[in-house]
Amino acid sequence: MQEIVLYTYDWVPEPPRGFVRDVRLRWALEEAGLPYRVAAVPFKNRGPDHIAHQPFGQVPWLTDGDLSIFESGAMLLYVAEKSEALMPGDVKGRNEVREWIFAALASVEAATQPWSIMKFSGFDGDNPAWAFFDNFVDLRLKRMEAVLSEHEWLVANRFTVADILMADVLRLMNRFDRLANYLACKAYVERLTARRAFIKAHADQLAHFAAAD
Ligand SMILES: N[C@@H](CCC(=O)N[C@@H](CS)C(=O)NCC(=O)O)C(=O)O
Repeated sequence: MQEIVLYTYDWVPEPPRGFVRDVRLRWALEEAGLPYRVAAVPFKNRGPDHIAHQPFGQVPWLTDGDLSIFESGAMLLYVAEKSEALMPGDVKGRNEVREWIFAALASVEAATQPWSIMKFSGFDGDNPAWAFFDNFVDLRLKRMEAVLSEHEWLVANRFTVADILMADVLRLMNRFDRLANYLACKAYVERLTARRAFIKAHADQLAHFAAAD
């Protein structure tokens, strides 16, 4: 079997460690039990070879033989297609996984990402832009709270790759105690991040960046 190679930065500053998006792929690959290795590209000097694989100069991306894939949602779906541990076999379940992958990115992370950028940048004070994005996060968390109060998993009463992505998106909110009023979301994140595969993926990412200090 050819080897999947997951690319991430060689080093990042302390604040994003544990949250760099390669952790989503590490987690999925661990759940699937697929062989992979992690390769590092420079954080500080992103050359043309990097841009050729990831047009925004970001990480992660992965290769599988001649195939190169960027965007964490696309990569997660690719990996999930290789494993019943991540993707149901029936058409309905598979389409629901795709719905929730897009929802996690385009509906939930679309709100949490600007919020977290403002938070990390110290723009979370008394200003209209912060109030707008803080309210935007509440709109999305309220809907996720309704879903997760009713369902243990997003799809088909079972763990799927959609849970990896949604939990990883919500996890960043939990880091800032932003799930304090959303107890089903908080319990979901805690349940998912207690999985052996997440614990390994997270620890491996921390060790990878620490090794470059
Ligand atoms: N939509 C992309 C986002 C990738 C992304 O934001 N990557 C971050 C690390 S988690 C990054 O490379 N940040 C550095 C930068 O944007 O220059 C995905 O989901 O793969």
